[in-house]
Formats: sequence, structure tokens, C-alpha cells
Amino acid sequence: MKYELSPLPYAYNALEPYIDEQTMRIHHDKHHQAYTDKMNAVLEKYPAFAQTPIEELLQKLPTLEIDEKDRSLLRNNGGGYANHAFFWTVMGPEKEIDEGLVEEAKKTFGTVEECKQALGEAATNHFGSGWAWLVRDEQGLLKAYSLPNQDSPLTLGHTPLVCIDVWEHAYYLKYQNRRTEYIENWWKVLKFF
Ligand code: MN3
Repeated sequence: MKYELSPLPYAYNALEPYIDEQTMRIHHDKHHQAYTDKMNAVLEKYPAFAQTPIEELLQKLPTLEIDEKDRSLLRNNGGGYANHAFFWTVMGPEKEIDEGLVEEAKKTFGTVEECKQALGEAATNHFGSGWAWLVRDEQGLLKAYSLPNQDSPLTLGHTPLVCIDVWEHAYYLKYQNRRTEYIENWWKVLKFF
């Protein structure tokens, strides 16, 4: 199966003024497209995976029968494809509060504010390129942590609920080195709470 890059679910300028149009255009049309193309180039070599969704391949990544170089390419580019596809859907120009998720967040963290604080700290303190994640673990508990590069919580057996891209390409044009300011503003474009 060959993956196509889906259009953004809103206009490129829909997240202004918190995330600027030029960043969204480059991030989606160039970066996400590049991950998509490179993932397709790897998957082309494995017709046996043609019917398996990329999320499932990421879950099974450590044990896939695949060349080690391709495993690493799939980790980076399959992860890059899936992470971004998910990222676009957790953001939006308007809040669509997810009451179920709010309840889960309260159960684990006490309050939504504390949940945001844990996720925000994971994002702020992450060294180098990567993502901050809010996930549901194997036991059904929420966790906030960061992972390097394009690594996916799916590979750890966790279900992604919210993610923040902290690669510089996600914010550098508008915020330069001010990652903390990007994250403070990012809550305005998070849809779910
Ligand atoms: Mn990115």
C-alpha cells in the first residue's frame, strides 16, 4: 500500500497567531511529505506488509522481519509519517473538549492543569529533536513523557492521546530558540482541553 499525504484538516493559517501559516506550510507540505515518501520507499520493498496499517507496523517494529537498516528507516520515517498525521488532528482553530479525556487526566494527574504541566515539562525539558506525548499505558493509566526523534509510543505498547512536536522545524520560524514560548502558546491550539 502506498501512503498519500492527507491535506491538513484546516487552513494553513487556521492556527494563527500561535502557529504561523509559513511554518504550517513547510511543516506539512515539505517535512511530512518527505517522511511519507521515505516511508513509502521502504515499504515498497516489503509487499508482505502491504495490508498492515503503519500504526500496527510501529507496534510490531522490534520484531518485524526486516533488514536492520530498513527497521531504522521505518522507525524514523514511518514514525514521522504517523506522528505528524496524528499531530494535525490534536490541534485545531477551535476547542472540541474531550470530556472523557478530561476525566482520565483528572484521575491520573489530579487536575487538567497538572496534566498540562506534566506534558509541558516533558516538552520543554526534552533535549534535541523529538516529541512530548500524553499516552495511555498498558494498564490504562495516563503518562506524560518525551521520546527522541520520530519514535512512537506505539512501539512501547502505549496509545497516543496528545502530542507536541518539539523539533525546531515546528516552531523556529516564529519562535526561533524560544521553545518555552511556543509550548505556552501551543495550549491555545490543542483541541481536547
Ligand atoms: Mn515535525
